[in-house]
Amino acid sequence: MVHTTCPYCGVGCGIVAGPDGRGGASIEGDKEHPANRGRLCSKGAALGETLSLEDRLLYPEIDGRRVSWDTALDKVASGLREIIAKHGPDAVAFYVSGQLLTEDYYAANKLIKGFLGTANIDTNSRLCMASSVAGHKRAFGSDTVPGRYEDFEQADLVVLVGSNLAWCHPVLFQRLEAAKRERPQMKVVVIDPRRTETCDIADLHLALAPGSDVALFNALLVELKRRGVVASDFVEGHTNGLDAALAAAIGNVDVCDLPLGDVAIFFDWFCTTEKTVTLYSQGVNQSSAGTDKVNAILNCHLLTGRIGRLGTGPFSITGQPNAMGGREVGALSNTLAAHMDFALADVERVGRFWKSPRMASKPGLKAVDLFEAVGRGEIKAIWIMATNPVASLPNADAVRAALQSCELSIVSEAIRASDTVDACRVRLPALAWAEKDGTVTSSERSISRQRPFLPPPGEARQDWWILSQVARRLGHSAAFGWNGVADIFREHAALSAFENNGVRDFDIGEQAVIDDDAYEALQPFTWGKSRFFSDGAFYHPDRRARFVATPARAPLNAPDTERPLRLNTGRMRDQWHTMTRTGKSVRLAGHRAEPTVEMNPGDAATRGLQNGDIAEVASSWGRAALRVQLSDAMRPGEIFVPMHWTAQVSRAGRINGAVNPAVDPVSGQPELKHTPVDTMRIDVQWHGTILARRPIMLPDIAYWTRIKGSGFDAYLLAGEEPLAAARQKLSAAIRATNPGPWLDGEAGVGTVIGDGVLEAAMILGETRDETARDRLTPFMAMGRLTVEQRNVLLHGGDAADRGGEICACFGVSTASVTAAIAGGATSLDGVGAATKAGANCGSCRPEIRALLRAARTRQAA
Ligand SMILES: Nc1nc2c(c(=O)[nH]1)N[C@H]1C(S)=C(S)[C@@H](COP(=O)(O)OP(=O)(O)OC[C@H]3O[C@@H](n4cnc5c(=O)[nH]c(N)nc54)[C@H](O)[C@@H]3O)O[C@H]1N2
Ligand SMILES: Nc1nc2c(c(=O)[nH]1)N[C@H]1C(S)=C(S)[C@@H](COP(=O)(O)OP(=O)(O)OC[C@H]3O[C@@H](n4cnc5c(=O)[nH]c(N)nc54)[C@H](O)[C@@H]3O)O[C@H]1N2
Ligand code: SF4
Ligand SMILES: [Mo]
Repeated sequence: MVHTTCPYCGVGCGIVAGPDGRGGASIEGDKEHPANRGRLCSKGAALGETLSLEDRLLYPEIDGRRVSWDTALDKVASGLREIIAKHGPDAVAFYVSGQLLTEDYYAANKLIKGFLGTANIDTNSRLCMASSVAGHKRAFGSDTVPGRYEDFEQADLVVLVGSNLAWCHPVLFQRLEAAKRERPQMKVVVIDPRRTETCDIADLHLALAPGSDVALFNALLVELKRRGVVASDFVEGHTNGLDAALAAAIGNVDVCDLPLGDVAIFFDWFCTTEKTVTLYSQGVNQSSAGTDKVNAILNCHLLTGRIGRLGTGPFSITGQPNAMGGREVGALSNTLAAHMDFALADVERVGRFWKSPRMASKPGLKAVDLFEAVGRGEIKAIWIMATNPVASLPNADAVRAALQSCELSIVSEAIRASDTVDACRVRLPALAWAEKDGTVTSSERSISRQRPFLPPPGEARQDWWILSQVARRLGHSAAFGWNGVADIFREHAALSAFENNGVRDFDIGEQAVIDDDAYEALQPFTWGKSRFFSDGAFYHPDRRARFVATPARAPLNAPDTERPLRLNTGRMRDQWHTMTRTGKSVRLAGHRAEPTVEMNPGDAATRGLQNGDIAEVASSWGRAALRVQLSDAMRPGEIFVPMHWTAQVSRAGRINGAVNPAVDPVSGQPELKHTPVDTMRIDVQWHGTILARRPIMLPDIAYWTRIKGSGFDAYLLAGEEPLAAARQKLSAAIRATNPGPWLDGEAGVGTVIGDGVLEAAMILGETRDETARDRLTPFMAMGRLTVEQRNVLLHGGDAADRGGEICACFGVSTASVTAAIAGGATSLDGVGAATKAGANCGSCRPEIRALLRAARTRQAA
């Protein structure tokens, strides 16, 4: 059994993995780990299904041809050397990720900032928590997350701003839910334009107008002051700038478009509840006013002195498993290692510690600008590690074009099939989660080990090794002479303490002397004080915190008559980012199978759209083709599209082609939650479903998406050509890779049955047949079909509508849960006893509760 940490979200759950000796492993929550005490969410629980070597990049490639490591590393090193010699260090760049381990992350930063001489390294954390980093620095003088998870459990008021905790940090959500059950006086407020699953436990949901958070928190600040809810000693003794912040805060809360009664309730609770935690995430950060949103929230906590004490504080929750580790190694283009930045003394200090020959002396380009510079040919070499920018950056078509035109595009990846790998010339195979070795830091500053439990496959190597091999080829053998991750960890720890003397919050100097065995056995520990700032010791030179004046302003690109809708984007419960890993799991494919556009029924009606139609979402930057899903959880005028679908798994579900590249002026974080768009019907003539054991090269059709089944792929499709023509094209495409005779049945069914076994099946029709996939799936699991089975397949039979999967752990459909409720189950436990749904990871409990509630409402009516 190996103790390690989940590779997905920033909660940082501990996992116990038991390798089975055949490339797989059992996965369980670690009962000893402080973050989760044995719990796992649906994604964590399904990790065992993501371990196969299918789709892995296992050998280095240049221009699509396999090469040796020596050839690949020589190519990277000589390419970087020549470009720097000709055009200077700023002509090269790295783009890295909060999914690197701290040791890998440290190595990347050291190489480019200390030895290549440029700070043109940015991380996908620019898209994730750059606004929080900037807001913290403005207020505290350091990028410090003051609190702990325990604070949510101990608070009497928890305000969730722009966070869909139920889906994005499910284990923390469960902890919060349990705490609220134990202390029902605890209140939860959700501030989000959408009604999300997180609202399930909310006492109040403020569905504010998108982008209007600053106005709301400004009004709260004024109200707190008016009612005298002020920690006067704290404010006088430890802060500056209140008057200016108050002056800027005066404004109108009307822009939030909220019922004034609800605003009054929220303000009243905030004014009267000492133990208040405000947790915030991408609805705050990913905004052209992201940094101001952060400071508007921090202002309210500073005024009330609610910071750094049990059950109080602002809490920026991080998304990626090692977003915090990235902050510690200074991976943003405007930060330096160990929570330093580009002040001259810092640059000299880090240079001295690294014995650096050419230290970068100024900040580099931020992600959006960086890729624009690649596009203009100013950056001639870019090395991408552990992130998929062709799918995840805004204005993503321009990102792809930039990479395709770049002289030297390098990608280190674990997966072969990604939109970014497709666009890069040099491809370096990286180890994946189960094979990697190092540390990560969770949202609450807890450092945990990720330990390998499977052998390295093919020729894949860990990122730090790849980086140090390139560094050695560039003549830096001494500085990159590490023998393993423990060497790097000790160096990183030593730098955090180097000439620190309490000036920098991040100091893990005591770890610099641990030996390899102690590193191997390292238990999760939290760095710094248990809680920061109750003593008022901030990190500005005068040790005082700052109130920041945050005048409210409208989002940068406003809707107009041509693009009247606002496009909001974000996450689904069971997929992780660009699906390179969660997309491998059959049970995670059940929850949401397709790239959807969620919209209010009114907006749909004015556009002639109905549930299940195919629609185009178009902005000035690009377009996507998506399945329409009507939802009264959406405000009128706003649509929501998940960020997960890529060109690998869909015709045009990659929404970031359409997302605007506007950024926050302070943090450079893109406005991913707000793009003016319009949506219109694509006039499809047919809808279809295909299940096939072997991959199909699809012809050009208006809409398709591919999802995992067990032992096959499922395709959901729709097209503009006449049905008969589509039938012909598609059956030919299926037969090209799936051998056997074609057999037509009734009701649009066509099959390939080779040697009695179903190889592929297709159902096409003029209208959408939502249950087709569920009807066909059982036949793929059968061996040779009996005559009876073949008859049911071709001529119809049991056609139960399962209504999509609700519980990923036990594969329980919505229909089964509804049946259990109709059969008398009145509670979560009742549904669990009848169907097992919700009895394992619990991620689906908000959805089950919604069905229970709906049933109760129906009964009452
Ligand atoms: N299942 C799953 N979990 C994940 C991830 C994943 O890919 N899948 N990714 C991880 C990562 S890296 C991250 S960063 C986190 C993100 O976690 P979250 O930030 O919780 O997730 P998002 O869905 O991006 O956005 C949160 C909410 O912001 C709302 N929002 C949009 N505009 C506004 C606004 O103007 N004001 C307010 N107040 N709210 C607004 C959206 O409607 C959305 O519900 O999730 C982490 N966890
Ligand atoms: N529209 C829209 N866009 C968004 C967001 C949004 O809310 N809306 N959210 C943004 C946010 S918060 C984030 S964090 C980003 C995430 O966006 P990305 O970082 O692009 O998403 P991932 O799919 O997690 O990409 C990680 C890649 O690293 C690979 N990988 C995994 N482990 C390793 C490793 O150890 N080494 C190497 N070299 N590769 C590895 C994986 O296979 C995968 O391809 O998306 C951002 N983009
Ligand atoms: S909440 Fe889920 S995704 Fe996040 S760390 Fe825990 S198990 Fe992993
Ligand atoms: Mo993120």
